[in-house]
Amino acid sequence: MARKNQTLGEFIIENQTSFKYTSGELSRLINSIRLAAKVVNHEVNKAGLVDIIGAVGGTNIQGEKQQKLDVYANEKFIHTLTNRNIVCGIASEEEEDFIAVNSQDENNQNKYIVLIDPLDGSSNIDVNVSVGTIFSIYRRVTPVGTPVQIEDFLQKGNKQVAAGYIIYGTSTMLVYTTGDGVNGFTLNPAIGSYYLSHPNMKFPENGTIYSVNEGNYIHFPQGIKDYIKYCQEEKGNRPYTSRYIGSLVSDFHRNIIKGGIYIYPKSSKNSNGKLRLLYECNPMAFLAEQANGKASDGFTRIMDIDPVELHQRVPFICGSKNMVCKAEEFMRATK
Ligand code: AHM
Ligand code: MG
Repeated sequence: MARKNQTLGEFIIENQTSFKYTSGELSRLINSIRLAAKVVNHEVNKAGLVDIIGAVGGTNIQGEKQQKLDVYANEKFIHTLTNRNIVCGIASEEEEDFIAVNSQDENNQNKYIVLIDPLDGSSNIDVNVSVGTIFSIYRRVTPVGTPVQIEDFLQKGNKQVAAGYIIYGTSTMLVYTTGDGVNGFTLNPAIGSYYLSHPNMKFPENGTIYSVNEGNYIHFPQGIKDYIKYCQEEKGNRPYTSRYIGSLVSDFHRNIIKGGIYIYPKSSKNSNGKLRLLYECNPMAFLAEQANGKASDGFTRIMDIDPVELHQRVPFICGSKNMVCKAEEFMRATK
């Protein structure tokens, strides 16, 4: 039972037995993610100082090369997950191909693979806007003890065993699900511990916020244009409020708390939209559904899409259930 203010460590231990594949492996994996997130958080928090202590591209006081934060975050997560030998494979939005972890070691009996977007929305860092890390965890489908294969990563979202995000915002939070609801933990930076601050998070069924990059309006499909006009119409609780940060984790986080819809549609410029099915859409869809929300590409449930490639993009509509249903209605009407 989730208790407000318990630490993430306590929560993981207490809930381990309620997880159906209990072996401690998943708990260790989530522990590693929270550890890497602390390191990345520390770095993100001093991003504004980079130009003061040494330009990106230069070297720091230890003679180490300074890196862009998305590269840094990628390395930190990959190192933490590989060094601790708790996964058998990793795929990252920052890497062209997947990584087989300790594939030569036949003692590697690990069952889980991780897909990660190490620093989503990183173009916002320069202007001090919240960014996030998104992760998604599956059980491998090929035999344990052999090198992972592409089919271990190309699984439908409905096979996820856990997913979550870290938001590096005014405070840093880790929000995740193992298929039994969504819980949010806030980092106390002075102590370095995460505390359960948002137990059992739920999207309000109806929201009044819509989040979409309206600068691309002219390129949107007719169904999305019509839905945006619907949001702006003066009727009942409309017009809705428009809020778009341009950082998926931040927009999602606001919408789950206040009620809203996030839309990144396909357009005449990008036939499949921009967001990645495996690193961004599936984990957010799992969280949304576990929080009583909904995620769709306009016609199909995101988690039912059969992935064909690692970096596949899909249109993404996600948020409060009734809002997503309404957007789908508009999409169907103009199909
Ligand atoms: P990224 O993975 O390159 O950071 O891109 C993903 C981000 C999302 O966080 C955000 O919602 C979207 O791109 C914003 O895109 P745009 O600037 O086209 O509106
Ligand atoms: Mg991204």
